[in-house]
Amino acid sequence: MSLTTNPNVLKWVDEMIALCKPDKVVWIDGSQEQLDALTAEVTSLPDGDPNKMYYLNQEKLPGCLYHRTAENDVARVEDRTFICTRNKEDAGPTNNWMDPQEMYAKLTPMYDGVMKGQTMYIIPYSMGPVASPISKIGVEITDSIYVVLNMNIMTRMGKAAFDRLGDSNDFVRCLHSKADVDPEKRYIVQFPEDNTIWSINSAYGGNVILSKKCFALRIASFQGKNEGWMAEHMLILGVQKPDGETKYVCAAFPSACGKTNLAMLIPPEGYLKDGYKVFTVGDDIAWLKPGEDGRLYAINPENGFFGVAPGTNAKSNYNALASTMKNAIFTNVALNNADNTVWWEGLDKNPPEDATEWTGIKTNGKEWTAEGKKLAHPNSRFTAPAANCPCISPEFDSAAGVPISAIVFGGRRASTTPLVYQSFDWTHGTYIGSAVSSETTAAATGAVGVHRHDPMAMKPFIGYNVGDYWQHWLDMGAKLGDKAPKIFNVNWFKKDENGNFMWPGFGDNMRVLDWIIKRCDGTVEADETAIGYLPKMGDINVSGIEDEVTPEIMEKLLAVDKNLWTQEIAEMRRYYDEDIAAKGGRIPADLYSVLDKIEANLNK
Ligand code: GTP
Ligand code: SPV
Ligand code: MN
Repeated sequence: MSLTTNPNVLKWVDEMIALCKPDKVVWIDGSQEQLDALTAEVTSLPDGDPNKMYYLNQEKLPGCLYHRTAENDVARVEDRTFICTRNKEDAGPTNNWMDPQEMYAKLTPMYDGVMKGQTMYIIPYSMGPVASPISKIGVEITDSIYVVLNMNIMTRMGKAAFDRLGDSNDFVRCLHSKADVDPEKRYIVQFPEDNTIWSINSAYGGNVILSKKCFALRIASFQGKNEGWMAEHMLILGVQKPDGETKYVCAAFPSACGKTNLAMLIPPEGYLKDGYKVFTVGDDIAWLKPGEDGRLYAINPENGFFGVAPGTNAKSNYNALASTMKNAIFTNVALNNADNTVWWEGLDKNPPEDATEWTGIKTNGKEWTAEGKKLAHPNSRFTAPAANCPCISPEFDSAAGVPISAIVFGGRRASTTPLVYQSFDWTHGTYIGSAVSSETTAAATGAVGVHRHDPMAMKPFIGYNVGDYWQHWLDMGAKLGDKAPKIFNVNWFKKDENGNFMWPGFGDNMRVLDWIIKRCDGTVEADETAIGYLPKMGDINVSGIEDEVTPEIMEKLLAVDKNLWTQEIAEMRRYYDEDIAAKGGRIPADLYSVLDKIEANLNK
């Protein structure tokens, strides 16, 4: 029985049924009964079935499940991800492109009959609080119970989404089939002009939880450009100050560069004593829209966290770990067979002696240590309900969203980029966003540790021409005027001559947030340098870590090396000219002006 009478939904569903030819169709209403039945079904599949999920220790990890994906299917596949717009130029130089009709023609035979002998699940969901004017509705069709259970954590899933939609045609049509999980036939395709996403031959998170990167970033960024708002790869956090005021900050870092960690940080002792508190609104995606008062408001369109497991521990990210203790799904981590719990590198220093590697191979706690082998995949993940997070913001479900005071960019940069600096203005801030670059991580397939440009941490997620996207940033700034958030850049990853991180990071990043908030409040001065405003020596609070961050180290952390910056600017000019403009990226003239200005500053 269908859950809606919306003719647009029903027509599309009928078409997809005719195409995929499932034996059975199940509408997901979001009820606990239905979820329990699906969990029972997926956990009772025979061992060796690639779709199987396992119950973990239900005393220690109540409601928690475990799943492993195929070895060739453990991360996003950027080379197989497409933006299909009618005009190639509208996809721009950062995207793979194919003509929509050609792509539909190519994929249709692959979906034809793909669900024979299987069940099709139809999942209505809301991105953002159901009552929020910023929220949007999606419907995902899938043949995977793993996807249904993940969507239940990651979105507001169920009938309420259809109630909100009414008879409107404004919903994103998401079609997923795991098919044969054949990497040669894997496609992650966005059709922004049709509000449509087609994903096939994968069963890994970012490729199949279509609400996430496919909708909430690729499709939503396109919608935002047309409708006057922004979809960004940003965490959202609130810092409550001792005077009771909460300031909200958004931060964009590339995949696996510290968003979840910053979003949930626990301030150092001294700050806690003074009465500071940090609240999480989101850890990965922000939708930003000007409010009636002219300020920029953010909602987190998601309802859970799809976080990197390795490196997560009670010290590095207590709140993330706590969020995974019930009703969570673990993917591609290792199993501790002694008590049927989970383990990953960086959880603690005691890998289990009786373990199952993420690949499913049992080990005796010795062999796996050979040559960089890891028990858990470096991109293994937890899917955890936001409601579990001890520091979840009281504004998490707010329909209006939270007003943003600061936007922060960052990436993994071993040199050049200082610990923190502030842009001269919004246009310069947009330039700084366009200049984000980072070392690649295990979040996407391909080489790890390679330096690449990742503008606004959105390189894999901008659903249209990157030049138009930068223009949209400039337009939003013009609209917000003096109410626009201040823009900053941070770098937790600067290294010394011996290759060690100079900044302790994690909870100590509060010290940098503190400076950022004081800049927004206008209560701290800064040094005007060639590249932007930098903290004056002594203004980053190091009380409690003076031994680790000596004045010499702080000088290095805040250094603006003229030679390195001259190289940086030359590389940016090359990047704009060769990688973007020459390949059809419509770069706004204002951004070239910033480049000229910084170059002139450096030559002064
Ligand atoms: P996605 O979910 O892929 O978008 O990643 P993310 O940006 O949320 O990254 P996450 O917070 O999961 O961090 C990924 C890795 O970065 C962790 O395993 C940490 O080891 C490392 N990391 C995070 N914050 C810091 C920091 O302040 N300093 C250092 N040195 N490493 C950090
Ligand atoms: C990222 O890669 O930025 C993630 C994980 O947050 S995924 O959902 O796979 O995109
Ligand atoms: Mn992400």
